[in-house]
Amino acid sequence: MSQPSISIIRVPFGLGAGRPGSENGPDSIMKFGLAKKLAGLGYDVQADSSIRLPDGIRSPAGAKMKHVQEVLAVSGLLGEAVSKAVAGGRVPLILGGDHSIAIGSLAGLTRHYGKMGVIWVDAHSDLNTESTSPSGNMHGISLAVGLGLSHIKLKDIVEGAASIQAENCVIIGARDLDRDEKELIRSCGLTCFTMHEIDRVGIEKVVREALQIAGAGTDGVHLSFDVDSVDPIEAPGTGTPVRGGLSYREAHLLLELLSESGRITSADFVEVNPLLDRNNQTSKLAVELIGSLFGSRIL
Ligand code: 4U7
Ligand code: MN
Ligand code: MN
Ligand code: MN
Repeated sequence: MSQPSISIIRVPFGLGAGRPGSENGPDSIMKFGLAKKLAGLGYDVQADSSIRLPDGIRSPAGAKMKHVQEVLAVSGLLGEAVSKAVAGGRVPLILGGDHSIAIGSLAGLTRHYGKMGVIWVDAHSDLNTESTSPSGNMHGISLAVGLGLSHIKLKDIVEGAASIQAENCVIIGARDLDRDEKELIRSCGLTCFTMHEIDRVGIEKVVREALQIAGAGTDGVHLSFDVDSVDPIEAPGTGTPVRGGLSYREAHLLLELLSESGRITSADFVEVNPLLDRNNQTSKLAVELIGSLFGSRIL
């Protein structure tokens, strides 16, 4: 069978994060050769799509959650672009930007996938809501929005979209959870593999179990990969680094196993912040990691 074609969708948007810079992530990842890498793996790559915040959209100052209107505007445009890629038989590969853009990805995808699994690889769980967020930053609520736990609903972003189900949702790599997020994880039925669990049983077993949970009875599996899941020694260019993350090898193996499974139908790579990077290490790593998801292998 021929390789599927990939639609790279750039989302140069960083207002969902607490510090600037992630808006430069997509161009930086592209600059270090992503399209060439994927073409070299045999894919037909479409890379001309970029989602820009329309002029004139500005949230009122002083609200608890910051830049809600901007996030909603970008989510709507991204959702339509993602939906178009899926309708055209292409695999959407969404480059952030901060992690609030996953709201748009999920909105566009759930229009097509009636029962979609989600694998959320992140140091954080992004399960705050408007009421629990300690920071007011929208990148900390994106998974909660996907699950239908926020006032913001996917169906109001893209027509025909729907919430994802907690029982098909898995977090991998968590090590910085807020109190209310921990409570929610215990009560809502999603699976969270923390770094502690990865230490105990190994990344391979964790990924196999994650694929069972996200893949059982689902018609698609979305990977949302926050680069802060990787240890800051390897990925310093990110806005909310947390020590004790995935090693270089664990991150690659995780993506290789997802690739081998053949189950991943779309992916986000987010939170690369070139302004905070050292020698473009994190952008270059992102290119490599995306390569592993699409079949490239390190020895
Ligand atoms: B990211 C945080 F309070 N939980 O809500 C919050 F610790 O997309 C961090 O995973 C969120 O990088 C991090 O602001 C969001 C905080
Ligand atoms: Mn995140
Ligand atoms: Mn994170
Ligand atoms: Mn972050």
